[in-house]
Amino acid sequence: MPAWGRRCPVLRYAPSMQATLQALRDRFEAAGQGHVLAHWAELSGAERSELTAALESIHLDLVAQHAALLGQAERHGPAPALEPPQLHTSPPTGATLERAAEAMLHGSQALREGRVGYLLVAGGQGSRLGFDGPKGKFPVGPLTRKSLFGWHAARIQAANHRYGRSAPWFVMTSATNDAETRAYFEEQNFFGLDPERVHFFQQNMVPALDAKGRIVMASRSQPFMAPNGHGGTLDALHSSGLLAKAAAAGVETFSYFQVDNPLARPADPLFLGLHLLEGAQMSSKVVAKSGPMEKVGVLGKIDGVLGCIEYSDLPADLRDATDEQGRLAFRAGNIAVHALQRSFVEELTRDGLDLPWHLARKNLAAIDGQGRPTETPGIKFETFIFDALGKSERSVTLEVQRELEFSPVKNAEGADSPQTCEAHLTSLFATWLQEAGVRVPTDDQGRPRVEVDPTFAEDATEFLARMPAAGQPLDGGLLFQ
Ligand code: UD2
Repeated sequence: MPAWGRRCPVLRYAPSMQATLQALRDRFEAAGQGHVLAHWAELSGAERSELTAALESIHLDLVAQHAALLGQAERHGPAPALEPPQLHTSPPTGATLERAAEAMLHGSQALREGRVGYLLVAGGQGSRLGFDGPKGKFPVGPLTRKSLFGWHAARIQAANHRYGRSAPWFVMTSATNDAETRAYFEEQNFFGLDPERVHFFQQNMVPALDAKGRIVMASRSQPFMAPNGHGGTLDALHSSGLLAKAAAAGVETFSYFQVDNPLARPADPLFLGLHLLEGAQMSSKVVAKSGPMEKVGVLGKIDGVLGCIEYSDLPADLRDATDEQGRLAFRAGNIAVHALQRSFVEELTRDGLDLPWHLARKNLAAIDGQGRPTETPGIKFETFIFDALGKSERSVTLEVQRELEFSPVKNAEGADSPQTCEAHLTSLFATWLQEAGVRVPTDDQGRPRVEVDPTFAEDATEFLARMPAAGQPLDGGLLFQ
């Protein structure tokens, strides 16, 4: 009797399971990854099913490709030539006003005609935030504690109302948060949106490897699987069938944004219009770096190809270089807001997505050869959406104002934390109230206590147009919704 049959006698009478196991064993052994089945004999029936399913989802060719990168990762080539991108700015001024007005018309028309679909990436967990669950459930409403998902949904609802369309919303999750995300949307009645227009899809997971290129085992029955990075959005759109669905629904442009930034404006007619007028395949919004030392990737040309230059790859002389107006030359801080043509995504994914893999070295919770829990140095593999910029023939890079469009919630404390986000939101809303001549309530430390729901107004102009509307008192502050 084979060793694996002893603790799970039913398998002796299940030749198909035996055949599956043998096929898996052959495949993984041939790839030098036979250790993944080392503990099979000790597993319960449920664990065997779990391991079988996990192993069947692994593409060993991709694992071999990743293992081959491990040796190359240490090599250093000549430093690439770096150049800043050409920037459009918002708000437009002087010579750009006319072009901007034309773009606004184009963008609004695309939104009105239902040619834009919203694409949210929400595959990450709130672990850096110390939040247990999908990051999108994190509360950011200064008075209402409305969640990030609720906030984005309110913007989409406002845009649907403004443009007379129920535009499709594609929400990317990952295996770690998919069920909880869907349950949350159900529980919240899809925040008043049409559930038929909200489409969830899961990004793929790839196994983490050890330094020798062997798959790390998280437990005796689970390989260590990690999300394949936000570049995986494109792949997953294709493989889920949603790319075809988007085409059938008349979507020509995806408006891409990240779950962690409540100030992201997915229905921005200026940005979408500039992208369309330019005939661009993929475009980006950026904000000026707050200073040379801010640790953010900047968009720029790398050996003539548009992409994102990691903070650590920007030499000090370029990092500090200024243009003729005294602004940082390499200031185009990436805020991960993009417009992508559907046809471009189709082209990129037709024969399998070909974006470079980035390696993240981390200590991973794993098991040792004896199956005991341990920490092991491992490597995770991710592709990044901004690497697709290099494949677009034309691209617009629009510099927007940070205080209006970027305040992500990433860390539990310090920069990009719930505290900084709340302070940014309330001080932005306070300026709108002041412009409208409304007194701003403050707390005992003088901080504004105000919240303006995106369904009420998305900017100062819209806020003014809604006056004189009275805010509702809430928790010592004023809520406009
Ligand atoms: C990202 C960018 C950085 C800047 C910043 C803006 C990278 C490597 N860096 O930094 O240049 O634009 O964002 O906020 O991208 N996500 C998935 N699946 C994944 C990985 C990420 O859905 O496999 C989502 C995640 O839920 C989050 C977003 O992508 O909403 C950003 O991911 P991150 O927090 O890993 O990236 P970050 O903040 O280090």
